Amino acid sequence: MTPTKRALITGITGQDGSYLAEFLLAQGYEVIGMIRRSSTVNFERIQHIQDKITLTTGDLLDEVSMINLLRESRPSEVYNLAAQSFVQTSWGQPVFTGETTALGVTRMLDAVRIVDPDIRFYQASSSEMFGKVVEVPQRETTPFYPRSPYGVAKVYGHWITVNYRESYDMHTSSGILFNHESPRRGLEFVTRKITNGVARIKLGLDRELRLGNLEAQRDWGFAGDYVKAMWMMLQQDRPDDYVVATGKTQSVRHFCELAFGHVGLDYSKYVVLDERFMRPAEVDLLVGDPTKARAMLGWYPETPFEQLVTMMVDADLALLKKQL
Ligand code: NAP
Ligand code: F7E
Repeated sequence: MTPTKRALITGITGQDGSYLAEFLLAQGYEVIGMIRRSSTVNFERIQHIQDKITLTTGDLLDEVSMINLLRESRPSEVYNLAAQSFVQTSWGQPVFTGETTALGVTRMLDAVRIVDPDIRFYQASSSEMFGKVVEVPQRETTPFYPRSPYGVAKVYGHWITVNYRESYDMHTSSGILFNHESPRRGLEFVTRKITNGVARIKLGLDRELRLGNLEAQRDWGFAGDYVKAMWMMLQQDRPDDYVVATGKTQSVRHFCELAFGHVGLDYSKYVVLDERFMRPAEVDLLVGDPTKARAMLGWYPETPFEQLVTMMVDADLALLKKQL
């Protein structure tokens, strides 16, 4: 009988962490989730699998906690998904974002190096590293030009992952993931803000939805599809970096059109432009080229954009109706 594989996920309470935990459980893994101490419990996304996983405390800001956690849990794979992940917040808290999203990666990598350098490591890199894009579509070889403290921090996290691979011959891979969404997306991100807003307006709870730049274009996929690519990277003989994207781009305006349209409403009657949601420096256009992921990993996105939008609107309607 093959021994059970054990994986540690940082950021397990987040959108991706919850989908990855489900996926790894389905593959027969023993899943350990690192959670940080907080005064209230925030297990909404993992409640349904809580009895199947082990949760243990640690923090990206505290290397000792991660060394101890690795010593105790002895995983063969580490998925580093934890981060301060909201771009807008990174202007208000640039140093904290750097501590968590940039230096936090070094702390985790170093903990792995100290405890067991044979552990395979996945880093959650981001299309925000491409920022003011110098090439369309963006590939693994496209130069980075980040446009926010978050993007800058992710570039650091990306390169330190490459550096530990080259310095210590460790199996460290980065997934350069383009935006991926789901009904579990945080309410502050634009897709969920829109689908939640649509549901609230449809149910008579709100009369308008205040948004920032409607012309920004993103390559949006479904989070449930993207976590599979993370796992696939760690199953390769050699570590590497991969763009994970759909290869198609859509504007925020088009997302609004589809989401409102799904419940029979015209977005232009409800969406109000609000300066507060404009960014000091915007990423205007992102569209990834996932050719390498398809060729090397056999990964491809399974959920079409329209299905993603309607899935999110329907989920928000159902959630709100339950609460009414
Ligand atoms: P998310 O929902 O914001 O989840 C972030 C997770 O990180 C949460 O579990 C959070 O814990 C945890 N965390 C934050 N600071 C921490 C700290 N100091 N110590 C330990 N844990 C900490 O993010 P996501 O959308 O799932 O994204 C997962 C990762 O992929 C992030 O690194 C993100 O930057 C990156 N990424 C995301 C996308 C995307 O489109 N979703 C695209 C590219 C890259 P709490 O629950 O306690 O706050
Ligand atoms: O913004 C515009 C905004 O906050 C998308 C994170 O997961 O993906 C995410 O970062 C676009 C931007 O995501 C509002 O200006 C308009 O152009 O949903 P978002 P993001 O900044 O792309 C990347 C890949 C990550 O790595 C990040 O962790 O939408 N926009 N009006 C708005 N955005 C927000 N949040 N709110 C608005 O009202």
